[in-house]
Amino acid sequence: MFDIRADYIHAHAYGSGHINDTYCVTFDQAGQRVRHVVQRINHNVFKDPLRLMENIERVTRHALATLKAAGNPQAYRRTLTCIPALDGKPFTTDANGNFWRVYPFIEGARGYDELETNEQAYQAARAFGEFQKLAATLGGARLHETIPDFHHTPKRLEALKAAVLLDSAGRAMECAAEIDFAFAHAADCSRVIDMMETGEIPERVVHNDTKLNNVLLDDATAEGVCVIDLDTTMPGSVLYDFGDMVRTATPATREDDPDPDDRTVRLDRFEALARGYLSSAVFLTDSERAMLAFSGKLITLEVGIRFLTDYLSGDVYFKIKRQRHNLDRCRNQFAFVRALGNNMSAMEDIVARLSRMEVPA
Ligand code: ADP
Ligand code: GN1
Ligand code: MG
Repeated sequence: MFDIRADYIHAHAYGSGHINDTYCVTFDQAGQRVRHVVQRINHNVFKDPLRLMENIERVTRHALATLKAAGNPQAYRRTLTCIPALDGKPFTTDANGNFWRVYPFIEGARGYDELETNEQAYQAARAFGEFQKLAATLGGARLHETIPDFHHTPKRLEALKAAVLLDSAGRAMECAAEIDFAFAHAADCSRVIDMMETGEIPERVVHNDTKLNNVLLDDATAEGVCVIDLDTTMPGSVLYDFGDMVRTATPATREDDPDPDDRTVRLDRFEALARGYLSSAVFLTDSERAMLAFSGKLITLEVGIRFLTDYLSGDVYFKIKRQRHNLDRCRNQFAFVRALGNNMSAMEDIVARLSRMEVPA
């Protein structure tokens, strides 16, 4: 039981996340309707929900304290905050061993599976940059790795190899072209992790799952209000975050369109993203900046490899809504990897030009 102090009215499944079970729950609080987000943590994906919630509590408390110290009048709308259970913990467990948590519903804002305007791309990227800036002042012990080697792309390729060899669902024959595509890109997989291992790219606390629907934009102004889905906030590279923004904001099709007619990279949207991100991520080193354009290709490739691995393993990780959903997602991602490859120099030129300019805040 959570310390909600209001009367339950109704609940419905909510959102389009691939991992947790999310519900929007409406309560009556002294005559006013108040909504909360109730989530069951997917403990097949997150093996240690206790440590995960320890991370989230630390990060959200730090965010709240920082926003309040800066005099922000909407501190509780600008960060997730955990509503405690009756025992004071930021989660509760049920008889089946599930972990549940509750956040206030961030009203007057929403996340987009597909962005509508470049302004939204700018604001979303700016908000993720702000989130990284805030995370940089967290202090204390290193956050737990809620999923070890989450963005270790060569290990993701190894996992694909193991899934191909095992072929537990008997699907490898059908995916021969996709499997070849993944292994033909082995060199791309190790570029960023190699730079991290030599220290050329610094480790920082980053979000690690900056799919565009993981930031809520204000309904009226499009401003980035609140970064959500903090389960993977842990040590990593800013390139993972920028890369996932590029993966989700610059294609002209949805992530699961199996045969997109239009495989162009929306360079105008890329520029809006880069502008927004550079306006807040003022701490980037030259080597991080130099890899921003490539990061989109890396993360698109990595997510494509993960969808393919899951398809070969019988769809055990990502939620699916239809047969071959993960294969469709993989094909879409790999098509976009090709498109990003064809547009690499144009994206590099945009980052270089913006970096030379004073990016207005
Ligand atoms: P998943 O890990 O499954 O993606 P998320 O934490 O991203 O789960 O939540 C799923 C969806 O629920 C989000 O995409 C968003 O639309 C919505 N959501 C989550 N938290 C909130 C919140 N505090 N306020 C409003 N909407 C939220
Ligand atoms: C998952 O949780 P959600 O739906 O925001 C996944 C990401 C993938 C994404 C692909 C913890 O994100 O890593 O990039 O799906 N999250 C986890 O759409 O695996
Ligand atoms: Mg999400």
